[in-house]
Amino acid sequence: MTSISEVEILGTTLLNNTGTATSPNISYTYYTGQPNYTASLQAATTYQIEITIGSFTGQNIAVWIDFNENGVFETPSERVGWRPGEYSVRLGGFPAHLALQPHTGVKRMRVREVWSTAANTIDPCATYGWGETEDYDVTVTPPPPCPAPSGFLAGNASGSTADLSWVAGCVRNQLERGMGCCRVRPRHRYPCPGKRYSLRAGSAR
Ligand SMILES: [Ca+2]
Ligand SMILES: [Ca+2]
Repeated sequence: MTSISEVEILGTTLLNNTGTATSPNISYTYYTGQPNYTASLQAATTYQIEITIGSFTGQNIAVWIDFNENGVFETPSERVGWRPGEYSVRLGGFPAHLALQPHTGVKRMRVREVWSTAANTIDPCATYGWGETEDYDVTVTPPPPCPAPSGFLAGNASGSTADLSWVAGCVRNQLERGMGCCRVRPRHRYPCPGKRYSLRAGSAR
């Protein structure tokens, strides 16, 4: 049958095995009130969401978290992952990366399995003919501490250029990308790690 038989977020307490029987796999269930129905998720961290489905082919899944707590699962900004159907009971999962600085607190998470609908087009609220929806609460906690980059090295210095490198201190260092990283100014304290920069002497403005 088409159903969500198990939801798990690896490394957390959330592990809910409902099996494939018709009951309790009704079309919609809000699972709450037990430790294995919830998870604590740290910001700026990647989690693996594992979902098992019934044996029927053509089942597709998508997962959302209402990060901004407005009662709406925005797509794609709040869709943490999706996966197309396969000819296997074990559908597998996908990594879900939490933003660096999301609002912390308790958020609603929605897991949907829909038959014969492309996974990346599944609507979080629309009514479908076959499938199952399970809701959970997850708690988003602050990101880990962010130590400053270290191991700063300068080499290949010439009259007007030098190569700089350093070791990233945390995920924030790794997320700082783009032109902002390339401007050496006091307010840019998190340059891109692992990249080579050439500083060229110029006239002051
Ligand atoms: Ca279920
Ligand atoms: Ca929302």
